[in-house]
Amino acid sequence: MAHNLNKIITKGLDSLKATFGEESIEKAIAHTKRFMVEIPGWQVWEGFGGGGRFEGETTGGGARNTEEIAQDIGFIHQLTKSTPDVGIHILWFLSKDGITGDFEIARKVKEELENNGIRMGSISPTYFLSGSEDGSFTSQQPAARKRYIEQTLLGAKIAAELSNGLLTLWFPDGTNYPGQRELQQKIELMMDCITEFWERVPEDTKSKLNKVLFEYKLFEPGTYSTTIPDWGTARELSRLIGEKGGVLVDLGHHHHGTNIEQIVAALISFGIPGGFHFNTRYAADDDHSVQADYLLAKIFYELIKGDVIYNENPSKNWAYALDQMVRAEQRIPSILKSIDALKRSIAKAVLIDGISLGGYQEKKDIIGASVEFEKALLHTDTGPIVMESYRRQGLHPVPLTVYHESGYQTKIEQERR
Ligand code: AFD
Ligand code: MN
Ligand code: MN
Repeated sequence: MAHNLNKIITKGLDSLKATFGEESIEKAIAHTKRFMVEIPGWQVWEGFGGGGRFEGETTGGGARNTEEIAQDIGFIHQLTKSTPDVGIHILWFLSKDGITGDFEIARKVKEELENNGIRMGSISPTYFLSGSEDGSFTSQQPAARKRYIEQTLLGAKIAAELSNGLLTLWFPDGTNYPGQRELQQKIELMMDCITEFWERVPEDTKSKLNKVLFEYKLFEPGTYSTTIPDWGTARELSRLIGEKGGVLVDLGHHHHGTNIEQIVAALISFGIPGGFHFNTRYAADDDHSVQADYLLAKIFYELIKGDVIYNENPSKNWAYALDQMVRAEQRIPSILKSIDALKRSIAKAVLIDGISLGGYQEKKDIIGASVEFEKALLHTDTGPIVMESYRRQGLHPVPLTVYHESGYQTKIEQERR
C-alpha cells in the first residue's frame, strides 16, 4: 500500500482522536466495520435504465444475466466485506416470460449467489412491466389484479424459503390526469388486494417472513397522482400486514427540502418496521450514487439513536439497501462510492457527543447545541475512520483503488459486448 496512504490514515485518526477522544474513534471504527448494505441486482444489470429514465447509450460491462450479477456483487463484497445480500426483482430475474415468476429459477439464482460468496436478499415483486398499464393492485381488470397477487404470494414464498424473509413492495400505480381514474377507488383496490394477499399467505410462510415493507414515492411513473405517495399512506397499507408490515424510505422519493430525518424519527418513535433505499437526488428520483452529505449524516444519527441499525435483536433492525443506477456511469465504481458514503455517514453519527449535546439542549443553548451537532455531522472528515475499518479487516483501505487496479472493468467490458 502506498506509504502516504498509511500516513493519511494515521494522521487523520490522530486528528480525529484529538477532537473526539480515542474511545469515540474506536466506537466509530467498529460501527463502520459492521455496517452492511444490500445491493439490488439491478444496480449492475445492463437492463436497468435507472435515473432519468432515459435509455440508450450506457457504459459497457453491465451484467447480462443473474450469473454475472452474482459475480459482480460477489467481487464488491470481496473488496468491502459489506455487501453480503443481493436484492432480487421477480420479473427481471426470476421469470422466463416477464409475466410470471418461477420458484425453480429462484432456487438457481440463490445457488449462483452463494457460489459467489453472497446471499439472496430482499424480494421485490415486479408490479411494472407489461400488463401494468392500468396499474397493478389497482388495475380495473380483475385478471390483472389476480396476476399481481399471485406474484406477490410467490414473492413471499421465495423470501421465506430461499432468502432473508424481506419482501419489499413498490407499486407504480398512479395516474397522469385528474379524472383518469377514481383516486379513492385505487386506494380501495390496493387495500383489497393487500388484504387478499395476506389472507392467502400460509401461516408457515408468515412465520418465516421478517418484514413486508411498502415503499412510497412522490410521483412517477404517474405524474398527477401516485397511489402510495407518502409514508402515511404506506403506513396505513402496511397495517393490513400486521406487525411485520412497515415502510420503506427511498431518499429520492420526496419533495425537495423534505425533512427526511423527521420521517425517520416518526417511524422509529411509532415502532414501525422500516427500511431504506439509499441514493442521491438532485431533481427527483434520480437514483444517483450516494453522497455523504449532511442529510445522510442526520438520518444515521436518528437510526443509531433509535437503535435500528445495531440492535442485538435482528428483527428490530431496519433493512438497508442501495437503489441507484444511472446508465452513463460505471456501475461498480458507483456502488463502491455509495458504500464509502454510507460508512462515512455512520461514523459521523457515532461521533456525536450525546452528553455534551444534551447539556446544550437542557440549557436551551440553541446555538451551542447546533454547533455541537454540526461539529460531528457536518464538519468532520471521517474518511480515515472508513479506511481504518477496511484495514482492520485485512482489506485495502480504498476499495475503489483496488477495483481500478484489478482490471475487472476492462475485463467485463471486453467479455460482455
Ligand atoms: C424504481 C422505483 C423504486 C423501486 C425501484 C426498484 O422508483 O425506487 O424501489 O425502481 O423497483 O427506482
Ligand atoms: Mn427504491
Ligand atoms: Mn426510485
